[in-house]
Amino acid sequence: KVNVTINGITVNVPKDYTVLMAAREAGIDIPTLCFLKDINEIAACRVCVVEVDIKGVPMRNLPASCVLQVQDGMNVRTNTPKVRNAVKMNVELILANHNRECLTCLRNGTCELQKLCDELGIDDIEFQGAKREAKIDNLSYSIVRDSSKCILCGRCVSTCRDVQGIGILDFTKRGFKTEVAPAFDYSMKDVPCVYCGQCIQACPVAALRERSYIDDVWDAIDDPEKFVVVQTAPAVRASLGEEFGYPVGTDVTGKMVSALKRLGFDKVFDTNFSADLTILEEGTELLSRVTNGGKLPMITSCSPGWIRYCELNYPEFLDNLSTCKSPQQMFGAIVKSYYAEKEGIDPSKIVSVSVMPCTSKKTEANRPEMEVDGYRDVDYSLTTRELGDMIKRARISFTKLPDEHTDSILGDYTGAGAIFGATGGVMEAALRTVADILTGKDLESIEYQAVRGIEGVKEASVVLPIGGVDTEVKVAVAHGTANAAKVLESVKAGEKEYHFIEVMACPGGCVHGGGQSHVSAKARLDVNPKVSRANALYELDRSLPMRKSHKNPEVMKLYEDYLKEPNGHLSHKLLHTHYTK
Ligand code: HC0
Ligand code: SF4
Repeated sequence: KVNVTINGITVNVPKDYTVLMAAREAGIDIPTLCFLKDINEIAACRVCVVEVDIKGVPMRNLPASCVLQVQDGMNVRTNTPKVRNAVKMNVELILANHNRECLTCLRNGTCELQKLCDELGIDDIEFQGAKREAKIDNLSYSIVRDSSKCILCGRCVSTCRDVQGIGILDFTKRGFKTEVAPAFDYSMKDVPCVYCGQCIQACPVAALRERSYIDDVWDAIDDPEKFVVVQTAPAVRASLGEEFGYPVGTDVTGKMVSALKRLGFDKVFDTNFSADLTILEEGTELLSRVTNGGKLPMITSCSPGWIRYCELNYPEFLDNLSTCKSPQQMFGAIVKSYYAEKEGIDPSKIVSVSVMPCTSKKTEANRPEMEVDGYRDVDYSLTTRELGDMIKRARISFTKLPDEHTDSILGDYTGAGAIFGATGGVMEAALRTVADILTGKDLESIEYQAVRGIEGVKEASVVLPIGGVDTEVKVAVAHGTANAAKVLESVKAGEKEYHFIEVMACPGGCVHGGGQSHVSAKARLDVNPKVSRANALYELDRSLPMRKSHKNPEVMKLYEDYLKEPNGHLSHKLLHTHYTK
């Protein structure tokens, strides 16, 4: 440990601390902009500069505190005229080349640059002049890139390259014309982007955002001819509240349902329902692969970012992917078949809307094969943030809403469906059902702790009787595409053998998807949204009367009245799909 003095306050901190972290211990909040802990620590914006002397010898220039390691006897000052002037000038230089239409900006209120300007008291911009040429790329179904808003902080670049291991975005061109963009200025539509939206989560401004389908959804709601149904993904309820001031990871299921009803959706259902349905289809598929010598390891297919990553980078594993559509798509297919038939509604009048923590789901919904008999499974997919915006625009006082319950006959869910949104959740849900089926018992021990948590790759094994023989069933869970690549490489190299692998494209799983509420870099120093939101889902699971997918009465009724059996003829038509190289 070393002693460092910050604005006269001495703190004793570990020697691998940066000055920025040490200052926090002293209760001093040094401003930052490009800094994203553990992801982007590159001192590009120079907003965190400080004045330093070490044992009385002043350091030359003003070092950036986000990369400056502490030394014994360091004396740091963060609030001198020299520091204030430098920081102000650095921010003004960023602003000079920034599209400052803040009032009409999507990030008005959640923009980290706007907040910084407020905190620093920037009231004038000295440097006026030419701006970088602005380009808006809105050709993909998922991601919009607006170069006029980009401040070249590099947070998206590091996230895509280092966290996700993909590297779509990078600095291009030079000097004044410098931009962050895909190579050769390609559109996001035409590059191997998986649309995970982790770059959006990293962006402090509105240079990267989701493609919005809010207006299409309002149009459908306002059209008296249309019957508009909505499903909400497991992870949405653990983040939506953040749009209205609730702490990160507050479960707001009941208020979310109320809000959706007040927005005018004709029926409010739940993707948790089709998560349970997925377990019956996928669990049955796994058992049949294991007992009939099918392709193993089987790999989950519910994360569309992961599917696209696999198609683009590991086509040799396409036969390993479960043929199950994702719960989002299964839900849509069931709404326009079983539900339409039961309720006597013409499926051509149904508009199927999903609310997802995800930006890749928009592209998934638009995949050509995701329809049955000419009816699209999902017509519009919104993010958690878009739902928050709709609720605000409708002037609904979210915090004052009562808790309401989803509609039947596609609204019931179990704890197994609820935990899908956290990394390891699909695996745990599957194990709960598969173990019951194989043992023929209603097992009481159902919490598979080994597959929980935010370690990048998790492994577990469970002994289960298969064909009368006790067999060690080996499973792995990976989240984030870089971790998925690690697992696939180890399988390819013959180093690892598994029966079943869960992969989610986003680090932390859906709870940290690209469509979830923004958590600023500063807030992330105190809370980990992956952990808090996952805890909210595990808590929900524990509170529910049914915690195994095969105990979901509405799912069981769907089989009884319509599908007949998992992996049967109708299931194959509605609920399964194929993949493309
Ligand atoms: Fe997920 Fe899903 S769990 S991918 O993360 O499987 O987006 O929440 O909706 O479809 O259920 C996202 C979340 C879903 C799907 C489910 C799966
Ligand atoms: Fe990279 Fe994901 Fe952003 Fe695409 S959406 S650029 S893959 S971080």
